[in-house]
Amino acid sequence: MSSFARPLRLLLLGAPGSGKGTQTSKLLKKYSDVLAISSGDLLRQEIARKSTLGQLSSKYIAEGKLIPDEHITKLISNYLAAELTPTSSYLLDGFPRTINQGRTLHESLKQGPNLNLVVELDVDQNVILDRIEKRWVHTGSGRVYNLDYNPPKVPFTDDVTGEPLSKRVDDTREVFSKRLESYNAELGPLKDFYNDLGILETISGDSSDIIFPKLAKFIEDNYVS
Ligand code: G5P
Ligand code: MG
Repeated sequence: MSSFARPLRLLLLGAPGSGKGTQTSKLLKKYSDVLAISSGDLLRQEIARKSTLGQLSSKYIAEGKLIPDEHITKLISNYLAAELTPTSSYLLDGFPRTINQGRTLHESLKQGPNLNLVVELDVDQNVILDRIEKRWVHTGSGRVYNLDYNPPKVPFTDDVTGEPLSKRVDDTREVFSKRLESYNAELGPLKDFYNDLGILETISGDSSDIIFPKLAKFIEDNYVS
């Protein structure tokens, strides 16, 4: 049975390291019937299996550049077409992140389960670099850890599978500053687009533990009976 009175179709916007993946994990613990889609995780899986898209994407990711719109849009659109039903609740992390991607997705879902909430995670960008440098990930699942904030139970080992954790190639100081630059350059038009649709909310806080209760309350008040 669904936890929602009406489907939740949420996009999380936020700078690299702002906690999109962290909020996704917290929401999935509370609402198991939400389909979560992270564009970054899907791309890293493509890279791991050395697909054509993976080979094309790895250079962009390593340099902190965005994958061209047509490639990422095709990847996510195909995924959504296969997975979504007219009543699905879903959570997008990291896509759309340019105005072109936003417009294309909006048009493609116009007659279907279109986004009905966009939440910008507004985190002071000065606190983020430290988080990124201490992040370790489990590539297969996308689970993220942080040596201070949420360390694995056994050092450098995934809690669920027991497999080793790794560092993301783009989690260096130099690449992070490029990712942040591109995020800041793309954000304005994308926010304006969703603001004009009347579905944009901003939640501020310098810790994910401050943001999550606000996000959960908004969802509870607006989507849960
Ligand atoms: P991604 O994978 O989408 P980014 O750069 O958007 O990457 P990222 O780095 O994955 O975002 P996040 O998910 O917002 O960050 O953050 P997170 O992983 O939850 O948290 C970061 C760290 O901080 C973790 O270690 C976490 O444990 C810790 N943490 C969380 N909260 C707190 C806290 O309160 N306190 C502390 N101390 N720590 C905390 O995209 C990667 C690349 O893929 C391509 C691009 O090349 C992109 O650069 N790509 C796309 N290209 C074009 N279009 C798209 N739509 C694309 N999507 C991906
Ligand atoms: Mg992430």
